[in-house]
Amino acid sequence: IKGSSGETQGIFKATKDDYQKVYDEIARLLVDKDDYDDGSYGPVLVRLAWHASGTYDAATKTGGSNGATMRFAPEGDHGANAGLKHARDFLEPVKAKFPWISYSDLWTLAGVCAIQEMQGPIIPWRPGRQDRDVAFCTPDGRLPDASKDQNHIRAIFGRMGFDDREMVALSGAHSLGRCHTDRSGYDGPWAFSPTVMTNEYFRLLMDEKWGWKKWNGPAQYEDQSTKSLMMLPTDMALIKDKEFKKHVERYAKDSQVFFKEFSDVIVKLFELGVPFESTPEDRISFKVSDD
Ligand code: ZEM
Repeated sequence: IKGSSGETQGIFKATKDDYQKVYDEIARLLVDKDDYDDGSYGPVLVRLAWHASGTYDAATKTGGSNGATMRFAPEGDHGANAGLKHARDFLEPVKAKFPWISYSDLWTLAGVCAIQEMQGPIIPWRPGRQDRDVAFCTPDGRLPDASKDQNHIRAIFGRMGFDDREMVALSGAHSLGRCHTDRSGYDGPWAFSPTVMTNEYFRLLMDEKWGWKKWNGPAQYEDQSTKSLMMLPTDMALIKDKEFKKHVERYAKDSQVFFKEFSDVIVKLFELGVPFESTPEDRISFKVSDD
C-alpha cells in the first residue's frame, strides 16, 4: 500500500531516524566504493540530484525533483544526463535495503549526503517526493548548455525561479567532480581537490589566468599555470558578467558566506516542484559521519 506522502508502506511510517539510517548507508557506501573517478561517487551523486531538480519550470509547475522520471529512457537518454546511470546504479542497493523510500527522495537525500560527507555545509532536507511514471518525463533542453553565455544561464535558472546571486552560488558546486569526454565531451576537473567541497572554484576563477584549451574537443578553458584545470564557457561567463562577478568575488573572499548561501539555494533547488504536506520547520539536518 502506498501512502500519500510517498514514504508510508502499510503501517510503516518513516521517522527522522529512518532517514538518518538511509543517509548513513549512503555515507558508508561512499567510503566503501572508492574505486571510481577521483576516489568518490560523491560528485556524480550531487549531479544526479541537481539534474533531477533542475528540470523545473516555474510557469507550468512541471519537472523538478518530484517524480524521479530520469529512471525512464526518454529523460535518462537526454544528452545532459549522460553518465548519471553510474549514480543511479550506485543507489540501487540503498533502495533495495530501504524499499519504503521513493527514488525521488533517495536521489535528493543522496545529493545532501554527498555534499555533507565531502565537507560541504549542512543541507537541511525533508521527504515528501513521490515517484511518477514515464508520462511525467520532461522535454529535452531544460538543463543548461555549457557552450553558452550569461543570457542562457539567466534564461535557464530564471525559469526555475532563481536570481543572479543564487545562480552564482549554485555554480560553486563545480568545485566538485570533473568533466568526462565520454559524457559531456569536455575534459578535466575545475579544482585541485574535486572530492572536497570548498570555495576554490571561485578563487580559481578570480586568480588564475584562463585561456582556450588547444584540442579537438569542445571549446573549453584551461588554467595557464598548470594546464590541469578547466572552466566551461558558462563558468567563465560568471566573471565576464559584472552582476555575476560581484558574487564570485564575495564567495572567493569568504568561504563561510559561500557555504551559507550555497546551502540555502540548494535546499530550494532540491525542493522545486515538490507538493509537500510538511513545513520548512520539518526539515532534517543529518548528522555527518565521524571518520
Ligand atoms: Zn554542472 N556540469 N553544470 N552543475 N556539475 C558538469 C559536471 C558537474 C553545467 C554543465 O554543463 C556541467 C551545475 C551547473 C552547471 C555538477 C553540479 C552542478 C559537467 C561535466 C558539465 C558539462 C559532465 C561530465 O562530463 O561528466 C552547466 C552548464 C551548469 C550551469 C550553467 C549546478 C547548479 C550543480 C549543482 C548544484 C557536478 C557535481 C559535476 C561533476 C559530476 C562528476 O561526475 O564529477
